[in-house]
Amino acid sequence: MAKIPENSAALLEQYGPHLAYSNGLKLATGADPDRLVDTHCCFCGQQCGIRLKVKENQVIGFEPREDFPFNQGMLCPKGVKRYLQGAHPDRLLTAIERDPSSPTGFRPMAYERAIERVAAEIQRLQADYGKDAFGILSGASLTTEKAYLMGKFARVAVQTANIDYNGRLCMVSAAAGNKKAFGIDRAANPWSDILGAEVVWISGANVAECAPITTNYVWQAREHGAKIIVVDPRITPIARTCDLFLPIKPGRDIALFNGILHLMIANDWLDHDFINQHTVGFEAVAEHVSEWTPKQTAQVTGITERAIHQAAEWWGKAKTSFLLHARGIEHHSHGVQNVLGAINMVLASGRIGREHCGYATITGQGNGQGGREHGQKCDQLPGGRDISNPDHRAFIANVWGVAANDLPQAGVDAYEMFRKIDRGEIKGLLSLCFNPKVSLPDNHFITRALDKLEFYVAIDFFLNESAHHADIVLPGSLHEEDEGVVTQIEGRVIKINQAVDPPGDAKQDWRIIQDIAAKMKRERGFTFHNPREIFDELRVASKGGICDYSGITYEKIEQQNGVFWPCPDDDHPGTPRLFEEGSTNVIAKGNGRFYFPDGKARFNVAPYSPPIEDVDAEYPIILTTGRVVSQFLSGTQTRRIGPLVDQYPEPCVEMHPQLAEKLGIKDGDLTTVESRRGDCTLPAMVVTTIRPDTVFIPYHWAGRKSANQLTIAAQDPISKIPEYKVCAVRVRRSGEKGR
Ligand SMILES: Nc1nc2c(c(=O)[nH]1)N[C@H]1C(S)=C(S)[C@@H](COP(=O)(O)OP(=O)(O)OC[C@H]3O[C@@H](n4cnc5c(=O)[nH]c(N)nc54)[C@H](O)[C@@H]3O)O[C@H]1N2
Ligand SMILES: Nc1nc2c(c(=O)[nH]1)N[C@H]1C(S)=C(S)[C@@H](COP(=O)(O)OP(=O)(O)OC[C@H]3O[C@@H](n4cnc5c(=O)[nH]c(N)nc54)[C@H](O)[C@@H]3O)O[C@H]1N2
Ligand code: SF4
Ligand SMILES: [Mo]
Repeated sequence: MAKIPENSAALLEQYGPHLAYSNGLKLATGADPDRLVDTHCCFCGQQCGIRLKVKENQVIGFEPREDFPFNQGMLCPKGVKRYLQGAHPDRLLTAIERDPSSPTGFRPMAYERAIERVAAEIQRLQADYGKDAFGILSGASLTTEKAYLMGKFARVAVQTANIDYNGRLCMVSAAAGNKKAFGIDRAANPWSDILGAEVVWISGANVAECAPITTNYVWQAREHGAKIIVVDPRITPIARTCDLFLPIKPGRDIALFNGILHLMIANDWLDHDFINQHTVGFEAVAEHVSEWTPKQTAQVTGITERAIHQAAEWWGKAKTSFLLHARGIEHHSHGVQNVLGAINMVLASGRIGREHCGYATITGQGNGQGGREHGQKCDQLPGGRDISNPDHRAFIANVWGVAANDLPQAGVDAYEMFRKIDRGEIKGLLSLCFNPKVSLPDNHFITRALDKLEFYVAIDFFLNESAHHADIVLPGSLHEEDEGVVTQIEGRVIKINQAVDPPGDAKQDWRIIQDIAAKMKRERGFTFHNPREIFDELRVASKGGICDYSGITYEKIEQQNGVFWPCPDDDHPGTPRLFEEGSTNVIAKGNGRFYFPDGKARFNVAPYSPPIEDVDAEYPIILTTGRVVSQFLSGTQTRRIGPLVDQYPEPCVEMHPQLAEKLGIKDGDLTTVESRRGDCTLPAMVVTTIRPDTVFIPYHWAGRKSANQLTIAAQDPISKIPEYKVCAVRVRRSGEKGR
């Protein structure tokens, strides 16, 4: 991470040969752009500001955009190379339909005809099997306008209960934990609060690779004297620069949080005034953690007692602090409990709702935050409303001009939809911005389910691996081909600006959705002319809800360089820091700082339970999965960008030298990793930075290189997040390979 060192011309010069295989760009190299468009990166939830160079309806490069306060011109490798996907030859330029006789398996079809067929198939399947037999999967890389439209489309046009989104694989444990403890689900602080924290605690977040710009905040805090504590089974790049590293055994974080709270109580490192005035439930939690002695904690977590004492002392005695976590503690069958354990530690310290006293989960997808607020979750309506609450249903039904009784009830989560497909209860599927065949656990099951569908339509700009199973694929829009808002990591609503028009027959996703609604003769409520009109309706629909956007306008976003929600009226500047002394909110109504009627935060007893599939004699090694810096999610985009492919061309199995030696494996040897669900053969990467009882595989690749052939479809009972971070495997050498 550094100030951008290169411009597009230099990049092309440097990487020119690779573009031949990875994207046959015909860029006007070194040419002067016609226009510069200020927008944001299309990838992760930090949503760095970026200035795109545009010439003749093509993005040809970028310049640093220094005015956006979050990244101030900095970008990571993905942001630097993102523009290279625009002119890729794989870009879908027409609708296509299945044609087994074609070498590609598909043939082009007229867009109008494709829409007609999609509408007809939805209606046929629903007439034959019932409304809920058609399922919809949506995504959190979409703008908030699109996410809102998808929720409305499912409930009002298709009238199915079964809509869910890929944030189910990502943000839901944090969301559920935050709602339980604070009554609201958003980062409690802007990242500027990290800078003055005395202790920065990072659990299960590979900050430098997955939230690279956040590294800058952590390092600045360190320069101001902060102690950095990192909890991870791997010594990630951020861990290499921390003051205390806790090498936790995967799946044991709640034990650690309980153990730290135990020591805080034993040493009276507590903020009694805060606990008494602003929280409920402390006594029950205190009683629960009494059994979590340092000895017991060390036994379960694999961390030394000494390190546990040190961490507790630094955390306990700090005057200011910031706790960050990500999927490392959330991707578990007890992900919500882990999050609650982290929050208990924060509440007991009283260090929240003040300058440099903060807590947040690090969001994932570009719109990981906004995508989980306005109704594309199976149990949610816009404004963060609850689909089973009669008042909430009545409010939204009124905005949408339908009868509340006609709104479906809650549907099932994304994984459960595949079980329903397998059982024949869901017969048709529409997916937008989701690649379940690569990203869902135990994905041989997902592949079989996709093939059982009577009809599947995917909307994407590339033919992703799931879309290979589709009957029709509709050509959607790239990030730079549309406008709308997203909410980044800090809770700041920002504006994506359109740089170019979709090429060929490709269409902005919201237009495609509206075209389907119109063909189904359900166009009422789906006649928006532009994203601004959708946003204006969303503002009304969010009013009075917890996620209140009603005071946010495109203009205010522009003027303020983003607006933090809640922003409940036109004169409101937005709310960068939640839970401040004297603040009021829509639920507490002047009664306190947190989003419950009594205004108090909740301690929650968070019991430890082991992972669903623990190691045993047959499968003695823990597999954990995650990411590398140069690839993004299921890889559909980044596996098409040559320079990023070069950086990490294929997945490897990270393992410790002790384990490698025991198994007779050398660095680069082909190694077979086998779980109860599948196997996968990849080169070994022997590194001293991982626990000897654990192997790690990044999951961005498909087919026989996919880590999700191995993972288990166990889910958290509350959030329904899959347990991507722990399953049991056995490992053996399967041959030599010069890596
Ligand atoms: N380069 C890149 N950046 C990305 C993404 C990407 O695909 N590529 N995706 C974006 C998205 S959608 C997301 S969700 C975020 C994810 O961001 P992160 O959550 O930071 O990334 P992961 O690699 O999934 O997991 C983080 C860490 O958890 C550790 N871990 C595994 N098991 C455990 C455990 O039981 N306890 C603890 N404490 N740690 C554990 C892993 O070793 C890993 O270092 O990144 C976003 N940014
Ligand atoms: N083993 C393992 N598996 C994991 C994880 C893990 O850590 N380990 N992490 C999980 C997490 S945190 C996540 S977020 C999921 C992600 O899983 P997915 O959401 O399935 O992955 P994506 O690659 O984002 O797939 C989205 C698809 O949407 C397309 N797309 C992107 N933007 C747009 C758009 O604006 N419009 C349209 N029409 N299409 C678009 C892309 O081309 C891509 O094909 O993976 C999960 N899977
Ligand atoms: S940190 Fe995230 S938003 Fe920023 S440039 Fe990298 S991928 Fe894009
Ligand atoms: Mo994610």
